[in-house]
Amino acid sequence: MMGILRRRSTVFYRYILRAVLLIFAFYVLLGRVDPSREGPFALSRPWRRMFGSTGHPIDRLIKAAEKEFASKMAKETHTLPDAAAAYRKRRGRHPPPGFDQWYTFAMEKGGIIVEDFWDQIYHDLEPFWGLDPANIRKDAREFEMRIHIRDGKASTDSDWFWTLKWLDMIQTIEHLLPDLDLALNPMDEPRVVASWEDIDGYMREAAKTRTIGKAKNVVSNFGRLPPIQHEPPESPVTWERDRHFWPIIRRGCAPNSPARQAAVITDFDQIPAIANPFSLAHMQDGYVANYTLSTNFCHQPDLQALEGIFVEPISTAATKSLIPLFGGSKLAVNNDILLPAAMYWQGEDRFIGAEGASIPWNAKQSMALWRGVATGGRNRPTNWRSFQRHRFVAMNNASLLSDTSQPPPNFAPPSPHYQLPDRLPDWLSANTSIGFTEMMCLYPPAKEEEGGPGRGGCNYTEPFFRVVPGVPMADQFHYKYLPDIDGNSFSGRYLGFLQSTSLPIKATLWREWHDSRLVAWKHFVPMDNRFGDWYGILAYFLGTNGTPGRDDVAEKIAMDGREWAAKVLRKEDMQIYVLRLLLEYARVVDERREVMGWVGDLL
Ligand SMILES: *[C@@H]1O[C@H](CO)[C@@H](O)[C@H](O)[C@H]1NC(C)=O
Ligand SMILES: *[C@@H]1O[C@H](CO)[C@@H](O)[C@H](O)[C@H]1NC(C)=O
Ligand SMILES: *[C@@H]1O[C@H](CO)[C@@H](O)[C@H](O)[C@H]1NC(C)=O
Ligand SMILES: CC(=O)N[C@H]1CO[C@H](CO)[C@@H](O)[C@@H]1O
Repeated sequence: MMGILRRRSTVFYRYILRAVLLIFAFYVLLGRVDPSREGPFALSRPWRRMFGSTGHPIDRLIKAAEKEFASKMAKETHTLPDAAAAYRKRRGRHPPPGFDQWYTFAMEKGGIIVEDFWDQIYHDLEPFWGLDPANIRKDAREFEMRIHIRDGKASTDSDWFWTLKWLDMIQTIEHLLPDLDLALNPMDEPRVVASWEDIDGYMREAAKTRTIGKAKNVVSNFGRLPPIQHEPPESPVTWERDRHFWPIIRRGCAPNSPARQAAVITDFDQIPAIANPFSLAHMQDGYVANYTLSTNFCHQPDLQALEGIFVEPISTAATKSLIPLFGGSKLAVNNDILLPAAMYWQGEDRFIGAEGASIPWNAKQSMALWRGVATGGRNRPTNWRSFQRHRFVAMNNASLLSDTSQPPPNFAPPSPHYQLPDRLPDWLSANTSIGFTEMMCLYPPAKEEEGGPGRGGCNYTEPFFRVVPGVPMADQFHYKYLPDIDGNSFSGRYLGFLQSTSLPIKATLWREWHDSRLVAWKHFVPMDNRFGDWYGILAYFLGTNGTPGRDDVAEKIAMDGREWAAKVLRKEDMQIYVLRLLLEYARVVDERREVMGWVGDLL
């Protein structure tokens, strides 16, 4: 009796198991063939329903961002010994000499101390631990544009406006600085591109120096430098000046990376190929899930034909040598050392628009606005299709989108992956205002009276773009949604956007000083550099086809970003950052660097 029962129940369970498997397979398959959902990369809807993970992918990304931000903030320290302990834990060394003064300065300036906020400094400086300090000092001393610090006074021989802004910034902390020579990049474009193999070697050497030695052996003062050399010998560094930047920059990627493996594209006189599979590594269900990774091009070789910087920058002067060059922004693999950009320190209203920054959310237009110049590099008749701003503006032009008789000039047609408005072109015209204010044409545009496009126009892009009236920064904040698209390098208006009550929607390849203190989907909305998610992002916030928009969510991110910018992106925060950076830099160029540190809390 017992045996029969047992056998029966076994059979019964087998049936159940089979049925469950069948239903499971059915759901998965159904999901697969349902093209109206979020596409092949998303978990299908029935699957989600089964496991309770419903909702829009953006809702999940926002939830994850809240968590990430909370775990970052849980690391905040409130005393000098705790800050020093957090330093040793994260960096594997003693803090640099002067760390106590840095901490006092940060406290006086109301800084928030989370060690992760200075990650960029360590990313930038660590490879230099693999070089001979005397060589680093020599490279800095012989560079054409420098700021010097001697006896607590900062000065320069240069009159370049960026250098003067940076000098102004450094002078506010000069009394806390040791002797230094700082080489500064006068160009828009970053310049140091050591090969991945070289950096790997330097990092191995650097790792050998990473120790936390006995406190009693630690030297806590900086060395002195010889007097300023006003006319140094010419730098022996050789500069590569090739117009095409991709073949140069990709050497910073790992040898087995798609960027190093993929064929180099040289013909840009066609509609560029947009290969979404490359974005899978940083996207989830169609939206950017790993923002930092999204700004790295090493796994995204299709970007070589989608970004002006790779196609033809305004200027190129790059070097393979790891020299200590300070600048305001760089690509993921560049080895330049980041300072807060000069225009951020200057706070020029053209970039900040302070007057409009506090306009209440409800007083704004529920629209996306973008105005800008057709920068990105040198656009020509044979390459403009590959420029990011041209791509973005074109895909927001209802007339280009609705003309189905010919392929769009330079972007991938809207993907069914996203829930798009039924009549996308109409919806875009009603909900966006996006256009160029100047085409940066290489050829003198034909005169208006001769039937040409006139001022700011360009005859080879004339069929696709016309220049529209500009909108001053302060007035841009009358709009809720502000996409931010890279120009020749980083976009200088980003800080102003973050500080405002509008919502920045950010696509970029550029790294900046503040990156590790901002959390995507918490303080701003990230966008893929192909812009394939643009319509989906807008549709989520604005609503479409009877689905209400998430205006409340947009407002929250805008306000969280604004509040956070007022705490960690102030000029004071730039000073705190630069002071930490220069103390670290002064140590890494010192002969005694391996025994130098601050150990006041351990003695
Ligand atoms: C983002 O990607 C990088 C590189 O693959 C990885 O190290 C990092 O952990 C990822 N971050 C998150 C939040 O998943
Ligand atoms: C644009 O203008 C330049 C200079 O006048 C001329 O050489 C070129 O052929 C024109 N291109 C087009 C597409 O009209
Ligand atoms: C939109 O595209 C049309 C061509 O379809 C072009 O004539 C027009 O200038 C474009 N508008 C803007 C604002 O660039
Ligand atoms: C939020 C908003 O203004 N949405 C508008 C977007 O465009 C459509 C037209 O296609 C309007 O009906 C919406 O009101």
